[in-house]
Amino acid sequence: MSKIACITGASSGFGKACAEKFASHRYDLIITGRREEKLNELKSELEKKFGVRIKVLAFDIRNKKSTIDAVNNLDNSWKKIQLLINNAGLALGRDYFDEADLEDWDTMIDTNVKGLLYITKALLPNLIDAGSAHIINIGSTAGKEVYEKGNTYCASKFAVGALSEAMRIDLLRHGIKVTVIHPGAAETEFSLVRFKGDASKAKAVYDGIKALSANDVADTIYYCTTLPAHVCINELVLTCTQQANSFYFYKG
Ligand code: NDP
Ligand code: 8X3
Repeated sequence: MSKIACITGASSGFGKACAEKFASHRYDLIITGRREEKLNELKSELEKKFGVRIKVLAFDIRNKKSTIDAVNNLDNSWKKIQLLINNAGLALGRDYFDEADLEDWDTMIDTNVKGLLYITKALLPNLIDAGSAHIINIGSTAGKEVYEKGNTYCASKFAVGALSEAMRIDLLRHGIKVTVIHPGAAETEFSLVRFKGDASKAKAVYDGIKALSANDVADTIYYCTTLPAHVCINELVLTCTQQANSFYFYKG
């Protein structure tokens, strides 16, 4: 029988690349995000190409009720979920602490931290019942070193790191693997969202580097799921070769 994975934030970027990667390895998928049309397009494409089942759940992960209802409404054929990829997230703005927008801070914390908690809590009974489940949380190099004007985005990703440790400890007795992946700069819709549609600011982030692609990240995530049952990658940092950490890039 096929394994079932739930991938949050699958309408673009890492989540979409993960959906393609896991579908190509015969996983049935629950894909989530707010943009239902994009999710439905992906569903049709992957069902046709790989013959797998895809369930679209369109909801805003900041909304606790919508998140819990979406999970509770799954029928029995979707309940044995072995893998959760907590990927939905965003940065909004890149501003000094004293100049940053409170609304942006709320959105980042509500999405990257509280949304991750809501969906994980909602799916945990399924993950526990499935036995030998795996949770993969997407952190960031921003959750390893705080950089100038990164303030609340960095804090939200430090929280993802802390929550990953907490989950690993508290879920040990259920045999659940917990992995946190910290990617560096990767070219997706991330910077366009961060700079609120300003394409030239978004493009400038990647000038002079061959940044990670969404597929590079999806390949790494997939690798973490291929290890023997007794082996768990707890934490993994990946950057492009021209990036050393949050601060150091070589743009030669
Ligand atoms: P994208 O902007 O391409 O994708 C973000 C995904 O998150 C989209 O599918 C979006 O779906 C979903 N999402 C955002 N807000 C919500 C919400 N309120 N409710 C439901 N879904 C939501 O960016 P990436 O693929 O780059 O980012 C994925 C993750 O990786 C994020 O957590 C990001 O912080 C992290 N990351 C990104 C890096 C990068 O350089 N790109 C590096 C390190 C980490 P929709 O808009 O349809 O709701
Ligand atoms: C995304 C990478 O460096 O823009 O998390 O924060 S960075």
